[in-house]
Amino acid sequence: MLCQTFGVNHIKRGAPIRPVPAGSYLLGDAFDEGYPFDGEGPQRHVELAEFDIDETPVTNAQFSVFADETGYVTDAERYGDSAVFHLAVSAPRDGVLGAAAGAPWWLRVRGADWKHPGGELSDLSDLADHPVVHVSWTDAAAYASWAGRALPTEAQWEAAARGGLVAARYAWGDELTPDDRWMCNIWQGRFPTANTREDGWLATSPVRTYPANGLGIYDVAGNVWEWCADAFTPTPPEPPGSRPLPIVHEERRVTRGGSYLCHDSYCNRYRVAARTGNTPDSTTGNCGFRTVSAL
Ligand SMILES: [Ca+2]
Repeated sequence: MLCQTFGVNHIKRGAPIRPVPAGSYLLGDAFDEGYPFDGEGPQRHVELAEFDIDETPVTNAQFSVFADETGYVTDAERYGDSAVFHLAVSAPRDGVLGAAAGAPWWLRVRGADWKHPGGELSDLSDLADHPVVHVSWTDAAAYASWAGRALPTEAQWEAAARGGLVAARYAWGDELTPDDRWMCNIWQGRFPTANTREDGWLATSPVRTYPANGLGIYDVAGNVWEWCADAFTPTPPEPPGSRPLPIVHEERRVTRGGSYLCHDSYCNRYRVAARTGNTPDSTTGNCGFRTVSAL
């Protein structure tokens, strides 16, 4: 009853949800295609109780309701800068404060935050239905708490993303572009300098641009990474379970799904088993989140 009340409350705030049935879900990489240090395998069964999940990543419009109601200030707003992909910067020249070591396509841009995803010269015009970005794990958890919900555990996220398919490579099957159709927003061309935009988008795309998976859930591959509740370890949770792993201070949190920057040559983590992590205070222009019903 409690979850139902929270679910109704959340719908009032404009986030459609989809049920994910209880069951035993086979998770992990069936093709041995993951990066060895990511811990996508071995495959394992996880028992999950029924839950519901946001149909899409949380959008800028939805996050705006939260920020307006609560006055919440995100981590990036407090920092005064955030990480923007170099081709997505919209800032004066002196607004670029530096580049990431080892990943020079990530620029630290003054004034970049969820309301200014490219920097000081950008805003949310035409982006209301794009996923919110430049939100830390802490920000995402705050939104989820406000909505009476939770961040998905990693097991919940993957079970939902698989859309009823068993051991498939992607959320829609085993082919990346069935009938030459793009099913998600990733990178085409030569990373990180030349994006041919065959899927239509350089950076974020509106949610629901590509088909839903078999459970009616959108945008689980590409577009933006999504924070999960769990601490990230380079091996799958052992023993596997539906509860988040205990979190140690400053330990990385799991992110899932890949983003508009993923490309086979660089980061093929748009596969449904793929996983990585980031520190909970990290904010970037390609990471957002969605929520699930609270346990
Ligand atoms: Ca794209």
